[in-house]
Amino acid sequence: MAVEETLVLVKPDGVTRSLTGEILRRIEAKGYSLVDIRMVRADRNLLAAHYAEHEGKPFYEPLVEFMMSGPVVAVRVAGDRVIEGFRSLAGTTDPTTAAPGTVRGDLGRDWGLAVQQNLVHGSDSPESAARELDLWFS
Ligand code: DAT
Ligand code: MG
Repeated sequence: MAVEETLVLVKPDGVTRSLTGEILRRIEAKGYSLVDIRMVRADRNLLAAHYAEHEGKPFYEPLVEFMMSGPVVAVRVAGDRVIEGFRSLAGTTDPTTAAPGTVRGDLGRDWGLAVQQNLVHGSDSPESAARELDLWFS
C-alpha cells in the first residue's frame, strides 16, 4: 500500500461542458480523497512549465492555446496508488479509442482538431506529480 498524491486537471472542455462534478464524482466513487481544489485561468508561463516535456511537438502550441481558452479546475487527489489509478480512470490519451468506462472513453470528444480535447490531465509518475502539484498549488 502506497498513499500518493497526484495532480488532476479538469481541462477547459470539461469545465465548459459542466462535467467537473461528474469527473470529481468518479474520483470520489473510486475511494480517492480530494485534498485541495482551485479554479485557475492558466497563463502561458504556467503551461510552458507544466507541458515542458512536449515543447517543440506539433501539438504543443494548439495544446497551450486550448488550455488558455477557459478556466481549468486543479485538484490535489490522494489515495493508494492514485497516480496509476487516476490514469486508469481517465483512459488513454485519444478519446475516440479510450476504453468505455473511462472518463475519456465515456465523455471525451474527438473534434478532429489539432489537439485532443480529452477532458482531464493526470500526473504520470511520482516525480511528475511532485513537480506539477508544486506548480499548480504554490
Ligand atoms: P496524457 O494527457 O494522456 O498524459 P500526453 O502527456 O502524451 O498525454 O499529452 C499531453 C496532452 O497533449 C494530451 O492530453 C493531449 C495532447 N496530445 C498528446 N498527443 C497528441 C497528439 N498526437 N495530437 C494532438 N494532441 C495530442
Ligand atoms: Mg501526460
